[in-house]
Amino acid sequence: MKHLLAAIVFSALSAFSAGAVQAAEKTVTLDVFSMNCPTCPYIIRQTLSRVEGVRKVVVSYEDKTAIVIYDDARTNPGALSAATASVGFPSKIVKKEGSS
Ligand SMILES: [Cu+2]
Repeated sequence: MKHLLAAIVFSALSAFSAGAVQAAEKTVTLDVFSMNCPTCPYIIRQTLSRVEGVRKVVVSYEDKTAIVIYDDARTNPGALSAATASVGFPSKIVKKEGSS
């Protein structure tokens, strides 16, 4: 239920920020292995959402992952991983899409 609510809130935020269309949109999955309670995803999502260039963040507590859609010209997976680490959640880059 919390996840459903989060998804709804997030959809609203996404719609709000969907105005500026730019080219280099990429997706990365971070393994946020240190999540240990249901509040963690909220903190992680807030943190990643505030990183310049981030378009969308979907955090799964069950999977301990954060899927981030970002503007390749403004940020990068290393910076995203560093952002989660800065609030106490070290993360590993497990998957990149749309990049070579
Ligand atoms: Cu927690």
